[in-house]
Amino acid sequence: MSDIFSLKGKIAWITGGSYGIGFSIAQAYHKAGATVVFNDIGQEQLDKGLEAYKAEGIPAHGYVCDVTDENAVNTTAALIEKEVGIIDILVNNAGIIKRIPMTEMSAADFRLVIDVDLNAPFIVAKAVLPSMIKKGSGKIINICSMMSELGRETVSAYAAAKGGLKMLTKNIASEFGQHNIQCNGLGPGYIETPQTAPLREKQSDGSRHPFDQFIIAKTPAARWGKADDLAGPAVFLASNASDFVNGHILYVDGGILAYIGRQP
Ligand code: NAP
Ligand code: GCO
Repeated sequence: MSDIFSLKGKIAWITGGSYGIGFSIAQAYHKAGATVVFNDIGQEQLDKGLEAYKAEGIPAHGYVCDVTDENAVNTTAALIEKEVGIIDILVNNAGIIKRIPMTEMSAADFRLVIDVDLNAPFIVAKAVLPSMIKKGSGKIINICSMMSELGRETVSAYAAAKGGLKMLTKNIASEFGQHNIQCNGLGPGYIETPQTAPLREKQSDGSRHPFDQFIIAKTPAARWGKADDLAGPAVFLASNASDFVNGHILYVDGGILAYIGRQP
């Protein structure tokens, strides 16, 4: 039974995998037998990531690459293929958020979020697809969000990008399913990582941030998620266990999307 979840002999590229959700997914892939490849935007960030993998005893291959730069992505994808092998599993994890009320947000900031969170997954997927097609198999996992389904104040660009990423996922599944390539989304709920740290900061009187309380009331599990909560679902979507699952978004949210929220 465990064999269908095995990633033995597979090569997995997790974009922006130096820490946070990407790092946890990479750890899970390593435990399942995969070779881990990751990238980060600069040498300093990459070195920190390499240290973190080393500390966990994971022989990860790291590359400096800004996922929004098509030339850099194409060069990196070719280099990974030459130095490590054909990428079997791509996790489009790198992402940013800007929490700015829409009427105060510049078009430049809006474009930047769309560029990292939507255009980059297109660019990276496009770079790995030809070899997956030649090989006759491949897995692409796009890290979506609650904001692939829901809106809220201040996250217009992020919601637009993650909603778009959901549809890019369905389109990649539609266009390349015939080549035995599965493209699915993983939609984390509210997870404790540096990206969400400002939403959990303690108030000056030591009380919880109002947003922190709000999320706990909105989550049937009554807690924030940990990056490790994504490990099992991420392995499932990368393994043969999901070979007939395509164009699906697997929400790992402690039940947020099913729940109206606790009555105050
Ligand atoms: P995080 O802690 O901020 O980590 C994001 C990673 O992406 C960092 O390693 C960052 O690198 C990298 N990155 C950003 N821009 C990049 C670029 N242009 N090129 C290469 N790498 C880049 O975020 P996280 O919370 O782990 O989130 C990971 C993914 O999950 C994101 O797509 C996010 O939107 C999504 N997500 C997060 C949550 C949550 O609650 N945390 C929920 C749903 C979805 P450096 O900072 O080192 O430059
Ligand atoms: C926010 C959060 C979210 C989460 C996540 C939810 O400001 O609302 O940052 O967008 O990061 O994507 O799934």
